[in-house]
Amino acid sequence: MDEEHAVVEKILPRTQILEHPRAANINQVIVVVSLVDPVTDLFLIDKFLVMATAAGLAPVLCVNKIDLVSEKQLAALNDYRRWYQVCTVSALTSTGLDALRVLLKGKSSVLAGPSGVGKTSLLNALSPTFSLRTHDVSHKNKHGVHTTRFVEMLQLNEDTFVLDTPGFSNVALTVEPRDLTGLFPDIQLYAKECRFQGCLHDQEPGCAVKDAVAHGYLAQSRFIAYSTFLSESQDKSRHKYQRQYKKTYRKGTNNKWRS
Ligand SMILES: Nc1nc2c(ncn2[C@@H]2O[C@H](COP(=O)(O)OP(=O)(O)O)[C@@H](O)[C@H]2O)c(=O)[nH]1
Ligand SMILES: [Mg+2]
Ligand SMILES: [Zn+2]
Repeated sequence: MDEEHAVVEKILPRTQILEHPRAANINQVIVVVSLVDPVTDLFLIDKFLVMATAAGLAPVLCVNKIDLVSEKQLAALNDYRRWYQVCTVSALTSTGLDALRVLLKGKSSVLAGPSGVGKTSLLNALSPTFSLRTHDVSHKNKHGVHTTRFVEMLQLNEDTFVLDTPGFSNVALTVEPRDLTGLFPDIQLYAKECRFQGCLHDQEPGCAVKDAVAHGYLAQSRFIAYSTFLSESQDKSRHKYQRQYKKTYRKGTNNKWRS
């Protein structure tokens, strides 16, 4: 990678992830979603929020295309307001853009979210004068490796940067099972009441998280997202130990276990 090419290879906390010198330290992820055209399902919303949290970045849930939905449809996301910053915008009508600007101010934010939800449109709506766009990496990168993810960066003012990405929904979440609870602020709250410390809210008795779901205090979709990540994470751990075991066995270093 040379100095001209800024590539997000991995989102890491408090680390300069871009080679462009002025885009140091991404400190916020704006999870852009839409409720229609396309519908972003709740699982994907949770996945983006959890991935940002896992990377040590505070996520903001930004619902775009509100010109296409009713108040009632928007209310479906009300639960999220208790645990995350939520902003509702329309890149088309500019509704909510001032509130979004406040959230962006003084930070380096990366726009994440499924394709088609309007991330690039939002970037353009935030900056009506195209000349403010400081770096168009996609253009420079055209001859490069096609699988390389590219980033477009908009500098809104001296200390405010917004980066557009093609989204990273298919990035695998690599978290140990025991660390998952901490990535869901709502689950974490109820987990304090679980009978066992370190409860994974799986098969353990006296699980307060499961109780909260049963009583409707905790959204079922959040628990489903948690459980999905948990089994993925448990599968990964199992494979890791199986690989370690096989390696050890092949090397014959575990002879002491044979009689
Ligand atoms: N009605 C409506 N359409 C929008 C809005 N924002 C973006 N779009 C449309 O959604 C489509 C995808 O937008 P784009 O910015 O390319 O999405 P991206 O893939 O997330 O970057 C385009 O046809 C946009 O014109 C919005 O706020 N309202
Ligand atoms: Mg785009
Ligand atoms: Zn529990």
